[in-house]
Amino acid sequence: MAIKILVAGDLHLGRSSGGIAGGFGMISTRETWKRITDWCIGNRVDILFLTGDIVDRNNRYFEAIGLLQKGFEQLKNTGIKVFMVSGNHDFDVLDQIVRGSDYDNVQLLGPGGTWELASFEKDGQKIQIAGWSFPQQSVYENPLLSLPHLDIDTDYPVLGLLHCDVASGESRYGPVDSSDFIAKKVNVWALGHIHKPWILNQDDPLVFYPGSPHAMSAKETGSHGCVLLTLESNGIIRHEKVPMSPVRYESLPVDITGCAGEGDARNRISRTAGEHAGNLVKEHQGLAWVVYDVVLEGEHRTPREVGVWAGSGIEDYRLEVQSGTSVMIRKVESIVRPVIENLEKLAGESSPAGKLAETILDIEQGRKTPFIETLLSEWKAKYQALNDSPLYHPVRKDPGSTGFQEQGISHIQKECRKLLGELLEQQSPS
Ligand SMILES: [Mn+2]
Repeated sequence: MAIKILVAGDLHLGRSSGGIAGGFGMISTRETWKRITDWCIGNRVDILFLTGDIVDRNNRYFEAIGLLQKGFEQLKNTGIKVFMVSGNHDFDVLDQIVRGSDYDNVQLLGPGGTWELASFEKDGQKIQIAGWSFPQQSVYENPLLSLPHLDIDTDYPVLGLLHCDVASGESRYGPVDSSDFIAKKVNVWALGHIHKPWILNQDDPLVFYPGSPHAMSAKETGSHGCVLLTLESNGIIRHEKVPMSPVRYESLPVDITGCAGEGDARNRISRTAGEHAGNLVKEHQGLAWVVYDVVLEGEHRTPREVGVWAGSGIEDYRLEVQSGTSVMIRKVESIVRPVIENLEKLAGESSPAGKLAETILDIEQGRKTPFIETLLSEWKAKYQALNDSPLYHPVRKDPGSTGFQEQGISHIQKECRKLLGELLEQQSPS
C-alpha cells in the first residue's frame, strides 16, 4: 500500500486566462478547481495539499468561495483529506471558510504564522505534515527561522507545506533561500507562490513548486498542473507531474526562409502551429486552448515587409486540431534577418559591415583571429558573471570547456549576422 497525495498551489480562484477572446468557461480557474477535485476522486488519492493563493485576493467574490466549498464537500464525501496553508492572497479568506465549518476533512495548518504539525495514518503507515500560513499580506521575515520550535518525531516521514518566495532575495512574500530547506528533518517541501513549476531539489529533501495548475497569462508557458506524491510503505517517495490546465501558452519559432509572400508565410505558420499543438494534445489531455506567440525567424529579402505581415489580421486566426482543442495565435513578432548575399565581396571592405562579414567568414571557415579571441574572452567573462549571480544558482550548469567554447563562438556568429543584417537594411533604399 501507499499514501497518494495530490499537490496544487496558486490556483487564484476568480481569475481567468488572459488574451483569449470568447474562451468561455474553459479559461476560468474554476474549471481547473473542478478538474482537481474530480482527479482526486477518480484516482483515489488520500490527501489533497493546497500550498496557498488558492483564492485570488482581487476576486474573492461569493462565487469563487462557493465553488471552493463545493469541492471540499465532494472530497469529504469521498473520504479525502485536505491540508492547506494560506498565501499572501488568501491569508484571511481560507481561515474564514474553514473556521466553524462542517469540513472536518479540511485543515488549515499554521494560521497566524505559527508552525503547526498534523499527522495522517492509513493502514498503519503514518506521516506528519508541517505547515505555516501567511498571517497577513506581507511577510518580510524568513518563515523557516521559527521551524526549529516545532516538535517533529523523526520516526515518521515529514512533509512541509509553505507559501514562500525563493527567487527574489529580499521579498515581502516570505523570503527563503533554497539552501534553507536542507537539514530541517523534513523529507518533502511542497511550496507555493511561484507560478512556474520548479523542482529545487530532487531528493533528501525533495523541494518543489508545483506551479500554478492553471496557466493564467502568456508569460506562464509550458505545461501547468499538479504534482502527485506517492509515499510507499518502504519509505520511497515518488513524484510525477499531472497536467491539469485547460489552457497552454507557448512561444513558437517559425522559420520563414524561402517563403515567397504573405500567403505562403501564413500557411507555414498554420502548419507549424497545427503540428506543434497536435503533439501537445497527446501529452496533455483535456487541453481546450493552445495559445501561441509566434516568432518569425530565418532570412528574407525584405524583413521590413515581413514585419508588416506579422502585424496584420492575426486576431482572426483559429484552428481546431482535434475535437475540443482550439489553437489561436495571440501575436506574431518578427526577428527575420535580411538575406546576406555578397559576404565575400563585403569582407574586402574596410567599413564596419566589412569587418562583420570578415568575422562571419572566419568563423564559418574555422579560423581563430585575434579579434575573435577578444570577443570570446569578453563573452566568457560576462557569461561567468551571470552564472555567479545567486539568482541562477539552482540552474547553474557547467557546459565543460569545449562546450563553453562552442557556445561562445555560435553566439558571436549569430550576433555578427544580426548586426550585419541591420546595417545592410539601414543602407538599403526603403
Ligand atoms: Mn503568493
